[in-house]
Amino acid sequence: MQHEYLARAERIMQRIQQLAAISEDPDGVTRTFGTPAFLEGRDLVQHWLEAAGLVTRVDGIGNLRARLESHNPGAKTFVLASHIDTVVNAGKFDGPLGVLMGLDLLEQLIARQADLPFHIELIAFSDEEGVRFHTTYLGSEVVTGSFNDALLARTDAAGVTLADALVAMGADASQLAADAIPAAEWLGYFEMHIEQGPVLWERNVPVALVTAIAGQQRVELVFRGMAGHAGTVPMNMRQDALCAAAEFVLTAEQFARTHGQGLVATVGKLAISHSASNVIPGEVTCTLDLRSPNEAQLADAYRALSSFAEDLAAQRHVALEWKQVQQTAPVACDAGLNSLLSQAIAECGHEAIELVSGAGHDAVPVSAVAPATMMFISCYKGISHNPLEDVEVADLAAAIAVADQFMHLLRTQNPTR
Ligand code: HGY
Ligand code: MN
Ligand code: MN
Repeated sequence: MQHEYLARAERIMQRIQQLAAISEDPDGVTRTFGTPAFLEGRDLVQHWLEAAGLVTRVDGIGNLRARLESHNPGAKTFVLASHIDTVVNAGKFDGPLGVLMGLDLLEQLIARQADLPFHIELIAFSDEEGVRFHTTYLGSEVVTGSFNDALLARTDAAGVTLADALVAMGADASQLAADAIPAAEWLGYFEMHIEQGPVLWERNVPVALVTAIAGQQRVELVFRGMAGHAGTVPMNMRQDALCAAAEFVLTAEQFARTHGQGLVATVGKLAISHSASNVIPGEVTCTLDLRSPNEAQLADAYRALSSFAEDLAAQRHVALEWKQVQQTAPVACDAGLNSLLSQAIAECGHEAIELVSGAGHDAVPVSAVAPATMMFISCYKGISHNPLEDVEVADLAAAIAVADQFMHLLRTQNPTR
């Protein structure tokens, strides 16, 4: 491995560690949208961008943005991006790695005073995970002009609206429309991200190109039965909200297990209201995260599970509130960018593995307005959304070499400006 790429990888790893030390949770890495830890982490990344000589700005949804301008003012813009928000008790790499690799590419272009036939914008998206407001891609939807202003009224667990959260973080929501990059100005989009799956680790290959990104349906469910005394209500007279939810959880799992390749179902959150060990649960809320690369399969699964939930609630004399909070169709990555990326991977001596992403990414809303593609980087046993998330320095160095070559091909293949 060339010394240069290892040195660049080591520098990115140091920054990953520095950023990971900033968390709203002393025992793990958590920087969710708009929290003081999120803002402190974004400030650190902004410091790195400015130290590289880039002019930065924070937009109306809290994205951190920096541009490297072409000599041609009328040139289109190529975006390098990923997200800097995290899930709860996250790994260090999911999101920040793509931002810091993008910064590394810009540092090299600045150092070489490279002639840029197109503008480059590096973006650290403020909310890809959707942890706080349970709807993902807030940052990239603003940049692509697809943000729905109705989301400003969405409230978090504490009842704070997105609009108020933006005011609290000093973001100017009145600028959201102006913060979009007009569709005609996009040249393309490239996101570098850990695979969050085991294929590259198992095959000992550092990178892969992404051909498609699975669609998602996210739902919030509330089961309302009747709270009661655990010692006095006979079993056949209960309206136990937790048992209803539990039956739904296991049925969703079984449905995904048995309904074909690619479909996954997860209940990641479940809460009992006013819980006590001697009280029959009267109200339970939970989430459903349903995904598939196949749009029809996703729609069929959504319909089947929603009607199952209605039926089981009726049988148990429990009321059900079923609220869809997120729906994104599967997207295909751009064939033209993928052929360049495949060429770069081959020219760096690696097998060109093609993967479909089960995880969602900001490339999803971007693909509606611009050619978008992604490169996956191998991560330890494919583990992600977990503190064990890790990346080998040698794999990162190899990925940087491929990214360098991809940008070289992009600059020299004269894609339309
Ligand atoms: O949930 C996801 O797919 C991603 O981590 N936002
Ligand atoms: Mn994630
Ligand atoms: Mn991610």
